Amino acid sequence: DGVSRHIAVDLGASGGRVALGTLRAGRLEVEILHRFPNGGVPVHGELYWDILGLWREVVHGLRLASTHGDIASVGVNSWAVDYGLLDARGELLGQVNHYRSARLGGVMERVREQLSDEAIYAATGIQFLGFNTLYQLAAEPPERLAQAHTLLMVPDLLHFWLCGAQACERTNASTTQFYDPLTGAWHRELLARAGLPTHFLPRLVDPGTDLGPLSPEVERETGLRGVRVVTPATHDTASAVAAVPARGDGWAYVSSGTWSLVGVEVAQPVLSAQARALNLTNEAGLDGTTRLLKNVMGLWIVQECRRAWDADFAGLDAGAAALPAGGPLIDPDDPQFLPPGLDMPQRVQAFCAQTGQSVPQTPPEIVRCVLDSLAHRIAEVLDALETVTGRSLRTVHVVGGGAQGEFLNRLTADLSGRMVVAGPVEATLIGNLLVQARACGGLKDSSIREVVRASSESQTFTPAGGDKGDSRERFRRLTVVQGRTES
Ligand code: LRH
Repeated sequence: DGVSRHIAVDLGASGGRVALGTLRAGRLEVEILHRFPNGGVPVHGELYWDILGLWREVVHGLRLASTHGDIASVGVNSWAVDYGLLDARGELLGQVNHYRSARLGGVMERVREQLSDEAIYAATGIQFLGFNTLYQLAAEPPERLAQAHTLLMVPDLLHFWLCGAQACERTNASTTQFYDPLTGAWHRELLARAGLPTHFLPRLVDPGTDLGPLSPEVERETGLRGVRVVTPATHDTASAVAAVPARGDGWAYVSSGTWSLVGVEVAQPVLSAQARALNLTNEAGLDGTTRLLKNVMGLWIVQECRRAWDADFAGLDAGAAALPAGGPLIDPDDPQFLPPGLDMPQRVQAFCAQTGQSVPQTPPEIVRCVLDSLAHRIAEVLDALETVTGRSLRTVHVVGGGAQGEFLNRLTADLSGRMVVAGPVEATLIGNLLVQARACGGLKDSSIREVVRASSESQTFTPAGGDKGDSRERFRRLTVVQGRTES
């Protein structure tokens, strides 16, 4: 009947979803069947993911999908860098650690000293972030690594539990910082130079790979029959970027959620000294593209503040928007904002106090300060991307849950002096679903982005006139004073 149905599982740091996608006549309809919360579980000084709880929610979502007619495939995407280790029987060895864990303190510095920034960046093109898988492995007890038979990234682990196949999908593998973007293989030599074993690295597969049918056990638990497990671009950011409704190349994107991933799509990795100095990342995108981007702290700081205030604060954004411009700013990428903690509002206040600014007091004032700062940082990164690529980036596509934040969109347009096109909010699910649909032969005459344009709506924010140079300069000086080493 020309209709194909697929299930996407999108695991984000603050919540997960199971969605049904129906592709009909070149348009995709997305129905979210199940939503569930996610977050770090602090235990005895360590931070973990509740991977079994996530699995239970995924299975529940699949069961809900089983009443929706014939479904061709299912695929999982998640946040990057985290992994599970399996023994030879395929059993999980220990817990899945959370990338915001304090155990990683100082590890990156040690490995960088040992291998040199030049060597690591030339080999991988990946931004130096203390939680990259490379440093997580370096923080593992050697005996745990010796015992490990297979390393699977989080979405790969769920694919294994769904169908029994062990493989790492490329887009997410590229975030480990031991993947070679030039050859498309694991960079075993880099790991060896860091004194780390490589025997547990499984085969790499592309987005759109059929890993096999659901296991009989999962079929029994969910009621699904005849469904294939097909890898999407398993890195959530890769799925989101695949679903940016853009044409041509004069555009940048912000994949907006817990993180703001600010970048462009390029044909080849950019491994230059300039890219390294700007600490830009080159992550593997769909169809051999490269996502040249930078991690900006994103809505995380506001999420943690909301958790601390323990209230819904429906009107918080409106309250923040009603405040006058020109208030205090923080450097959102200061590492002190990375770890979770109910003291996040106090961290924001302390930053303002230590830099001689007025100290925001009320929740709306604090949110305003964070959003202003985020928009400044996004504008700064967009300028850097323009310099590195030599492209004129006139349009910024904001996709993902954060695209619903109208005030941040307006600030981003005003401060960057660029047109902001917001939407789709469900870019990650859409990108995940359309890669599966294409792999199953359901996308014959149109490209993924054509289907996205035909299926979704967006909202445009035109930059207000007026010179923002003073405030941009104030932000720049602030980040220099705070002594961040990267731009
Ligand atoms: C966003 C994201 C981002 C990574 C981070 C760990 O969800 O995948 O691209 O850097 O999580």
